[in-house]
Amino acid sequence: LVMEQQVKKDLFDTARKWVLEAGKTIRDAIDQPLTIDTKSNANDLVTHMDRETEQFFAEKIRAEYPEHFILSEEGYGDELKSDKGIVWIIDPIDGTMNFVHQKRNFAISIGIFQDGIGEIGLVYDVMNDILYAARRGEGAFKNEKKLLPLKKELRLEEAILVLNNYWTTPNNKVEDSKMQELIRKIRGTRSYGSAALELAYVAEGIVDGYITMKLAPWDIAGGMVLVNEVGGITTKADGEPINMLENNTILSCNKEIQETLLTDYIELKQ
Ligand code: 2AM
Ligand code: CA
Ligand code: CA
Ligand code: CA
Repeated sequence: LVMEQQVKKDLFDTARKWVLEAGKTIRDAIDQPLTIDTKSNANDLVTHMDRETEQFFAEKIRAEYPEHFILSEEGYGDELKSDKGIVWIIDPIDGTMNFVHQKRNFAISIGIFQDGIGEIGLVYDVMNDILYAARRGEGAFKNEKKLLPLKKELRLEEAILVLNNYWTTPNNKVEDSKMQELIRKIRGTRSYGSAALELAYVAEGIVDGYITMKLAPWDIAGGMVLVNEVGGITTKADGEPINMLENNTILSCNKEIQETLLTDYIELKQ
């Protein structure tokens, strides 16, 4: 099934309106005390704002689009066994650690997928009031400005890559010596602490790729649609397609360097 243009436009406009509204609520409360809990470990944080923001979207979606599904981080979504139908993949605050420590560098991320295909992507840099937005086949935008197709003939020597230090030190997912070799090869590295923003920056062309070894669907759903719309590519770190119902390793980059990264630098363990 293909989503009709006008249906997609209406859905996009509604999602965009809700994202901006949720963002304003967060901005208005940014200096209020936070209730901070931990999840899987002491550094895995969640606040009442993560939960309330997700609830805000879940209530809106269930009232307006009762036939749609929700896949989201904080537990107010649905238990999905399949990617069929229209699925809102939501991260209410991506970069919670930044939200707590820095009060900036976090985003609301929403990807709207139909039968596993990303149709709409929204990544909202809340504190800077910058909305990255895309509809499949219609380009990606940073606020009003249309993003350009990614550079052709990019060389690895001129690339800036987003790499989290965790994956460049000994770990059980990826060969760190190869990652260190990669770091010496490229022009520079960056790490922003919000996967959604990091994918938006790939789409904007201000970084040339993003390599990471464990992200949930809600971290990547919005950003993937953005990257697709400027001619970039997002796969697992072995080049295989991403499964939107589970965690994935991620390589998102300019196509010009994808092959080299996959064959020469990313060596997965096990
Ligand atoms: P979060 O802030 O929504 O939890 C930080 O490098 C990035 O990784 C953020 O996008 C963060 O999302 C995400 N992240 C943090 N812990 C994670 C985990 N255990 N599994 C997958 N993604 C995680
Ligand atoms: Ca989290
Ligand atoms: Ca996240
Ligand atoms: Ca989150």
